[in-house]
Amino acid sequence: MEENQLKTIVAQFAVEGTVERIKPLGEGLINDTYKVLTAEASEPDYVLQRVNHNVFPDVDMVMRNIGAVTDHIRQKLVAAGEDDIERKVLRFIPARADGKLYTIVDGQYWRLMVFIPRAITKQAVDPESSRDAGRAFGRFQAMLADIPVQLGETIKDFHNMEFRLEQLRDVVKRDPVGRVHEPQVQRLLQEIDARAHEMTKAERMGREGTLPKRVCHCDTKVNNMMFNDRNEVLCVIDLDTVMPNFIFSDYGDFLRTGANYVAEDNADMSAVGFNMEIFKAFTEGYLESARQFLLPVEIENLPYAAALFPYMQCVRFLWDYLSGDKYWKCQYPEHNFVRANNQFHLLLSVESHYPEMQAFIRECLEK
Ligand code: GN1
Ligand code: MG
Repeated sequence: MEENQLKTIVAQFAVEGTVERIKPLGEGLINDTYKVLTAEASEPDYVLQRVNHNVFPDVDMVMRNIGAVTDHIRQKLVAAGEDDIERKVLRFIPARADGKLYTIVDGQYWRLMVFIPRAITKQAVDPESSRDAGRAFGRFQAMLADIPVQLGETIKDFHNMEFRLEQLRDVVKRDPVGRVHEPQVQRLLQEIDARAHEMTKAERMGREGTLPKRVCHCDTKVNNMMFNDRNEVLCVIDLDTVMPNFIFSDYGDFLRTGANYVAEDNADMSAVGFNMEIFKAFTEGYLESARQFLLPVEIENLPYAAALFPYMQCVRFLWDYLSGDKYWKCQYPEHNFVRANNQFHLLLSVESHYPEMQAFIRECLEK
């Protein structure tokens, strides 16, 4: 999009300072993101984002959730006497016209937040930063445990495994782009089927009332965290999917990205695998800050969560491949299949480490 057009969008928000330049930022697969540079050193820079309205049908709900979450976290940080709070929680800028945290231009939804200076994002983590990431997500869940508003479900059934399998079965039945009969697809479908019962146990426990939902982040990829130059987590970003869910979401989705030896779309399946050093460090950090509120059933099922997310992502990528690549941006025709296959290989590796994971969690609890 033209820089001048972007400038008129930014002007709709209550910004401080003079906007000098706007340039693309990051590599999100869902939203489009730009950095907004202001002329004055005394004024903050900003991040401008176009929210993908197809993925998030109710942007108003997304932004009300985010407003509630960031306000609540800011209050907690103030109450705890923390320093440097502006770098530890996002601040969204209200629109001049109506004070809402977004504006609509030509049917597109835009929002603006303060750019966090001197922060680092990572595509991969070492054990030390994973331990801190574990603590950070445990803290994030703990801080939001007493948020006084009921958060909306910004994507209905987002991490509902039963629903994701139904979606896949539905596209298999319709086969809109004629990919279902590829032998590689058939093989993957069989593997998915063989695990479907085990992988949907969270939904069953939820229905039986033995597994609670808590406010979760629901997109705890490594690159959704900002670190300072000492390798410590400053804050958690990308809050669109913050909603009530089983805690498995945050635990499992971090490991899905953080503990894979390679990126989720690496096509060399022999390089894919689950890094137990990352698992151990992250689990230790997470339990340190979360064990005060986790139920035994949640802790016991952490290894299940580590398997669930590669499985779910495999199902989701395969669903998109069979649907004709409408959800994730693809660089080449097989891209979504490669992603699905990569996640399946990660799952195999996770499965092979089950006993070791269980033993490690027991050890952590005995400490
Ligand atoms: C999407 O937007 P991004 O890249 O952080 C997706 C996640 C997937 C991820 C896979 C709203 O996350 O659930 O795990 O891609 N977010 C949504 O790369 O679908
Ligand atoms: Mg992201």
